Amino acid sequence: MKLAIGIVGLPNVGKSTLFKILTKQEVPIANYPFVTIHPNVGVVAAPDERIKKIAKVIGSKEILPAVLEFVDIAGLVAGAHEGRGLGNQFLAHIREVDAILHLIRVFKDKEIIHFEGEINPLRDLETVLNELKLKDEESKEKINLLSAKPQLIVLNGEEQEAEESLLNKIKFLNYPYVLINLKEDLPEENLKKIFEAFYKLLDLITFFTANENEARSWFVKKGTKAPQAAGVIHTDFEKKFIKAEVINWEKLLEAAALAGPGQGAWQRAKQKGWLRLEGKDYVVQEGDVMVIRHS
Ligand SMILES: Nc1nc2c(ncn2[C@@H]2O[C@H](COP(=O)(O)OP(=O)(O)OP(=O)(O)O)[C@@H](O)[C@H]2O)c(=O)[nH]1
Ligand SMILES: [Mg+2]
Repeated sequence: MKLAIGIVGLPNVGKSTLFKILTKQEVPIANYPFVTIHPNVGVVAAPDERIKKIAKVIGSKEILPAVLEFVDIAGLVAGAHEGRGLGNQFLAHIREVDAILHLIRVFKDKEIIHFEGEINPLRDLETVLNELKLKDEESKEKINLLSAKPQLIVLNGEEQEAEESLLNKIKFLNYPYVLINLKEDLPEENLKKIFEAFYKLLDLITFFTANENEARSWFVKKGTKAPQAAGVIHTDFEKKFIKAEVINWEKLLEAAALAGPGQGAWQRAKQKGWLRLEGKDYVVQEGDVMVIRHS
């Protein structure tokens, strides 16, 4: 299941800086507007301690976490819907993503150029939201609306720079938000906050698969049944699905702790009766570890 997050905001607010920190890709970053023209695309592994623990008890050689794709999009300015700045091209790129990370500059550093000549995060928030709305009003078919895309507001700056009026407006509009400071780095804790916000916005849960070769995590929408979840691993698995052996990840760790010499976590879990056999109607749960049996 490929999910893409578009990093959206005014020019020169730190979008590419965030993209670089997230994806570890070297991309052009400079103190002037419209440095990014063509979108940068990269994937970011879900920060999830559980997969490491699962890999350890199963003895998996490799760890392959689920990823979200991030797209660093060109800066948006007032009038973009009429083609101002990189206007329409920019808006087309937002059309393709599943959710928006809306980055707002709250940092005051006078050395960094503000496109509007003056720092005003509340106005910037409204500018971006307004452009998305105006573009939607213009489009004939009212599907895949830009303004209806799930949106996380990320404030770039120090805590005291995020003013009450801005926070109140964000809360009033009912957007989740996270405060980060790209002048420093992105602590793991903030990366987790960003991912968790998108899990909620996109209604995602994580399940795991693990064998001696690899431990993997996968995203599915909440409410996904076992065959469709199997289809995320391999398209063939959905059609050929017979049943799934399922255990909650913590229970698997508990089984590993109880395992006798030479006994694996799976064997112990089976012996304990903790491994459930689930059929086609089973709704996958957050933190499930699954073995798919297929024809
Ligand atoms: N002081 C300060 N400077 C920052 C911060 N984040 C980014 N910058 C600087 O702001 C400038 C613009 O950063 P970019 O990441 O290129 O901004 P952008 O939003 O991608 O810009 P465009 O691609 O032109 O739209 C660079 O000089 C960064 O080093 C921050 O938190 N504090
Ligand atoms: Mg950029």
